[in-house]
Amino acid sequence: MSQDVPQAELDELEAQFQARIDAEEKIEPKDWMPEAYRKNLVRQISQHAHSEVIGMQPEGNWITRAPTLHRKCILLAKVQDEGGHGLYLYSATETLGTSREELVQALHDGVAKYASIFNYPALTWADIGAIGWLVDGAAIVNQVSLQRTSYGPYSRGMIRICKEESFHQRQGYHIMMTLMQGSEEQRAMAQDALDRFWWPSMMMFGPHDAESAHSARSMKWKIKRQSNDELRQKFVDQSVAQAEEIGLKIPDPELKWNEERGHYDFGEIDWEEFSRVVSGNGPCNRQRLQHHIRVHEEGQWVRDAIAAHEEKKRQRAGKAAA
Ligand code: BYC
Repeated sequence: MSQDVPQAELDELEAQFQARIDAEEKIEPKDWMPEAYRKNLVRQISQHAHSEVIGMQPEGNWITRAPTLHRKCILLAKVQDEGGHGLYLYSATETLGTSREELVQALHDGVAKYASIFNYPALTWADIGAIGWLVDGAAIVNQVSLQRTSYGPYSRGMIRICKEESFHQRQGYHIMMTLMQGSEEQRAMAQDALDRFWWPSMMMFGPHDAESAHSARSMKWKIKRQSNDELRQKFVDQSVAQAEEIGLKIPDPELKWNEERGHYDFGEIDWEEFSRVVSGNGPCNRQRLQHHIRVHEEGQWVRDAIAAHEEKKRQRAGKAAA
């Protein structure tokens, strides 16, 4: 559409759009928006949706081996919640004109990204605790901020998702707390899970602000409300006290309270590892994608049955109207 609009008119539309953003108005699906805004949103929301769905795999792996029936019920519910979050988010991209089928195809083609954290394996039961506590913890820090994002459907989806994520975070922390009250072996298992998941969780916030390709524009359009580094700092500050409370040690020798800043200082992320995992060469990238493709293919008959049912309904409605 934008191609047919004269430049002066386009400039005027963009100025009006930015004024609405600056006035904290939400942008809704049928409102005019710059194509770059739409594209950037589809990119971010699609990555977010894929993360929720791929994120079901490391945890789903432990449903059959949860230590008690109670823990199994909780984990089942949590993994289902993550699938639900993916669906809300795919629906949000549909309001922007991009279908779920297109996004899933891009994931299978290796074009679409998802959060790097889900390419690490869940090796022990303590990892389920660490994922809930740290990964959902990091997700909440990010998503609480996204509740105020400028696009209406994304913002409303985030409000609902955050409610569920805070329960997820608490169940993870509760697993870690229980292990820390157990035997020496169980405490060592909890510390080992923290050691392996700490740095990958820190990577969830993305590159430093100065290196972040999309941040400046996303902040101007209020798609993002806080920067990658701001959110990462928030996560560190809240996690240190939680770790100390149950006797865990964060694996960062440079972690230190900075009185002047009123925040913790911390060490540098291994950015080489980050780019390796993001570019498809992490410990489980291939396994995660292949699993998704296989399960998607196995579900083809369900999609075919639904499409056939919808077609029949349309035909019946057509006959009734004739
Ligand atoms: N992993 O310019 P930047 C969950 C990419 S929680 C992979 O800073 P942006 C769950 C980035 O996409 C997780 N890729 O980007 C929890 C970009 O690549 P492209 C989901 C990453 O978008 C528990 C490039 O690096 N949450 O689902 O401004 C259980 C440059 O980065 C990562 C969300 O997705 C990464 N960690 O900021 C189950 C939250 N970091 O597109 C499930 C929504 C960066 O140019 N997303 N990249 O090829 C966001 O808030 C933002 O997209 C980010 C990155 C803060 C992640």
